[in-house]
Amino acid sequence: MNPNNTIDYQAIKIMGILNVTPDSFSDGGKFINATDALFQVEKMVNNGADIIDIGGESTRPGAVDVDEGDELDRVIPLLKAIKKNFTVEVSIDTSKSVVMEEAIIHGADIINDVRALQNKGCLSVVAKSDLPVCLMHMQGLPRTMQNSPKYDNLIIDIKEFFNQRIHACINAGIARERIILDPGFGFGKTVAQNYQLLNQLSQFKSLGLPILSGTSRKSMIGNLLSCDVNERLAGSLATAIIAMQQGASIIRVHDVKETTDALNILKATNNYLSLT
Ligand code: 9MG
Repeated sequence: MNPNNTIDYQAIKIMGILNVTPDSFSDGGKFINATDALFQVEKMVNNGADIIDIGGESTRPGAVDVDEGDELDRVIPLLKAIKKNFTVEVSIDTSKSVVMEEAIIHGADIINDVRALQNKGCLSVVAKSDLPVCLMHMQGLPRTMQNSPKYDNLIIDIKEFFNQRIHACINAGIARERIILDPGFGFGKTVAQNYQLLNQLSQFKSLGLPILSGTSRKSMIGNLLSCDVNERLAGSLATAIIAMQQGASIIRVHDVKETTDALNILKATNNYLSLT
C-alpha cells in the first residue's frame, strides 16, 4: 500500500512454485530431476517470476513428515544451481532449522515457513541472518489439518496468531521489517473459511506488513468448481487477481506466465492514463 492508501500494483511480485517432492499435490515429482528443475526455473524466470520458491517437503493435506537428510538433498543442490545460473530471488519453503541454516549459507533470499518459525531452532537460525521471512498461519498439522477446522472468529484468530509470532520474532532478534505474513489458504480452513479469507484479505494490511497469498490450484478452487487439479487455471487466476486487489504483495503460483499476464491486465486497468 502506498501513502495514499491505494494499492501499488507495480510492486506486486510473482513467486513461482518449484516442488521437489515426490508427492506434492499438483506437480508431484515432475521436477525432481535437476535438469528438469532448472529447465522449469528458466521457464518461470522468462515468464516473469520474481521469486522461485523451492520446497522439499510436501505440505498437502495428509502429507507425512520428510527426513531432514532427504530434504537437504532435494533442496540445497538445486538452490546452488539456481544461484549459479540465474539472478532470480530464491525462497526456501521449509520448517526445519537445519535446512534453513544450510539454505542461508548457500544464498537463499527468503525463508518461507508454513509453521511460522515454531519448530525448534528456527527463530535463532533466521535471527542470525538478515533475510526476509514469511510466517504462514496453519491450524493443526498437514496430516490432520482439514478435519473440521474451527475458529471463534477467523480473521481475529489469525491476526492474534500473527501478533504472537511477530512478537516471538522480534524477541528473538528478527526485525519487524523482515516479516511477511500469509494467512495460509487451505491450511486448516474449510472452503467457506478460505473464501472469507480471500474476501477479507485486506484486513491483515492493518498489521503494516506485506501479505503473501497462495491459492494456486488448491482444493478451495477444485471443491468449488468440481474440477481436478489440472483444470484449476481459471480459478487460480481469479483468486490471484482478487488477492492483488485486496493488497497482497506476493502471489505464490504454479502458472507464472498466465498470472503475469493477468497482473499486467490489472496494472493497465489501474494505470490506463499512462497507455498511449
Ligand atoms: C509451501 N506452501 C504451500 N502453500 C503455501 C502457501 O499458501 N503459502 C506459503 N507461504 N507457502 C505455501
